[in-house]
Amino acid sequence: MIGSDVVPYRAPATRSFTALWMLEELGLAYRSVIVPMKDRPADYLAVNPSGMVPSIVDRGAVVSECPAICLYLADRFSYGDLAPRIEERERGAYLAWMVFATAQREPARAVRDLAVPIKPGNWGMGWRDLDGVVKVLADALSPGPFLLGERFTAADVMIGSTLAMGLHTQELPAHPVLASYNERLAARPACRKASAINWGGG
Ligand SMILES: N[C@@H](CCC(=O)N[C@@H](CS)C(=O)NCC(=O)O)C(=O)O
Repeated sequence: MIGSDVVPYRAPATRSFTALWMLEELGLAYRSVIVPMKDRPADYLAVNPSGMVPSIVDRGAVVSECPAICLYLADRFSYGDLAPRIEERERGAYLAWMVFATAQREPARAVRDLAVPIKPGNWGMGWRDLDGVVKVLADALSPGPFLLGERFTAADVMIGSTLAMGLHTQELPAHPVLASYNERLAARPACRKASAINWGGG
């Protein structure tokens, strides 16, 4: 474990999993602050005005939104490894996958759950329907094993963490490629540890 000043603000059984998994992949020591989800305290709203978790604070800098947290931590603590360098060709795909979960998958799922009719051709919305999103992901992971091929990156933490939640709650349609990617990721010690903390109260 490497000492760090990073403080994750989190709540059990939430998207805090993403931030915790990222911290575990980096091998950082941290002490998290639990945020009550019922009545968000004013001191947390000062950290993240949306009141949502997770957020992290590092040397006084606040970072919220899961993709930003993954990007920040990977650049700061694993640049060139979990984060491809700016001069690497893979950086572009890495950035695109990093935002894919919240830019495409989450809106697609929300629209489906709300049964919002999707106009033919889908013009005007910034995302595909859920089947389209699943296809894009499954194609990107064939042959895999990771989004960037042989290289595991922080984008796998971002996509993998939301995938794990989506498959667990069955919000996402079962797909063999996504299921085996999920199993591969779930076998990682960092993922297991974060999972135990987030869902098991560890
Ligand atoms: N876009 C945010 C979503 C964060 C989010 O939705 N967090 C949920 C917990 S999983 C939350 O804090 N919900 C409380 C609320 O809606 O007030 C991210 O990616 O970090």
